[in-house]
Amino acid sequence: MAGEPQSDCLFCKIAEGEVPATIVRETETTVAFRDINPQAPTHVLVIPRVHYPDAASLAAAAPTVAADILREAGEVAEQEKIDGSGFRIVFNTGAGAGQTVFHAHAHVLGGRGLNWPPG
Ligand code: DGP
Repeated sequence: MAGEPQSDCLFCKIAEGEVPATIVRETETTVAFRDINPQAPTHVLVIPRVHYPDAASLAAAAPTVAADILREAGEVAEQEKIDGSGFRIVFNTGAGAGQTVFHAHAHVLGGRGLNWPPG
């Protein structure tokens, strides 16, 4: 059921410590860890501990947790010292937009110049 841990979900397993990851921050509702395939000097994923397949469904069902993700993205940027130079928060939503892991997550990217449009 949505909101509950899924046995076949990689990010649920990272949140529960069953799959290792380089964790940079944790709260009661979120976990932030380094992306395995970084696209910038800082590339951190912020996930909710609860399972929803994407950011839109998370925000609809658990808006306070969605807000926690955004707040934590800002905290990661400050901790990684990329807040001054600018950073990007990305929620790929749907396979057509490049989403490959169907557990809601924010990418926090920074530490280099970031172009727009992103492609
Ligand atoms: P997306 O394409 O938006 O669904 O992003 C998924 C990201 O997850 C992608 O940038 C790579 C990252 N990723 C996939 N598998 C792992 C893993 O096992 N560990 C970590 N740390 N990141 C992973």
